[in-house]
Amino acid sequence: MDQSSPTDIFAPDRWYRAGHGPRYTQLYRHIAAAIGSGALEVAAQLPPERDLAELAEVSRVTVRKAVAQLVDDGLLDQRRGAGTFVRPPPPKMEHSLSALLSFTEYMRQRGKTSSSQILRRGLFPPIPDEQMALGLSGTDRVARVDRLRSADGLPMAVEWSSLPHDILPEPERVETSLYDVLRARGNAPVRAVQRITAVNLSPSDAALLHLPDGAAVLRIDRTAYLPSGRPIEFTRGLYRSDIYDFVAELRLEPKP
Ligand code: 16G
Repeated sequence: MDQSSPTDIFAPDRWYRAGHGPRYTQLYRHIAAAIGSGALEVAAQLPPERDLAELAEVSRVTVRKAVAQLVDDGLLDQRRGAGTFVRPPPPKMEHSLSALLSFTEYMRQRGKTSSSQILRRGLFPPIPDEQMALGLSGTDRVARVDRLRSADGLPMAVEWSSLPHDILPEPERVETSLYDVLRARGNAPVRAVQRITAVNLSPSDAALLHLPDGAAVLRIDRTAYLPSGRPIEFTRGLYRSDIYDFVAELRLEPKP
């Protein structure tokens, strides 16, 4: 453990901008970004709290809050008596593109507990994209559930889900798992089509996912269908690309 972190990266001109939120949040995001980019290497030791406060020209309380958040997020490891170190990144999870799994099931398979923070839930008039995806008319209503999804408390994804009103008449019933609610009503999808794109995070989504502004994430649009072929879910999700790894199984088509 001979790597110490470079100290100039904590200088205030490297991370602080007036009017861009509390100091501890900005410091927290700066350190998270430095870990993500490798500027702070795995196993590097952070300067002690007092030194870090001096380098960053902030109070020790500010340093403590930023570091506590990074420890909570699993980016730093605080060892009593030894110091604070950059943790190795979590192993990427393989996500098969061919199994139709819910977020909750996917995390459970990996021994993780999923949770949802509800950002918005309710019934709304559908916008044209929702009408197209779900085959609704302008007079129908659409159930929307917007959630921040976490695994073992670590934010992993933001999901905006839209479903026809008759499929999810009471969106407020969705607590952790949307598919559990659909299953209970006999409306679970059996097939889905996904479109995957790489995008950069807006400041508000970055704040939700505890990532730096502009960080690259995967955007996945899923349209899911009932056995009858009726589309019943359109979900747009932003997924941390450092955690998700999508694997597609390909087969050689038998020659006719
Ligand atoms: C997954 C689905 C999402 C679905 C959610 C339901 C992808 C890319 N998306 O995150 O479309 O709404 O699972 O999970 O896999 P839940 O039952 O845990 O709410």
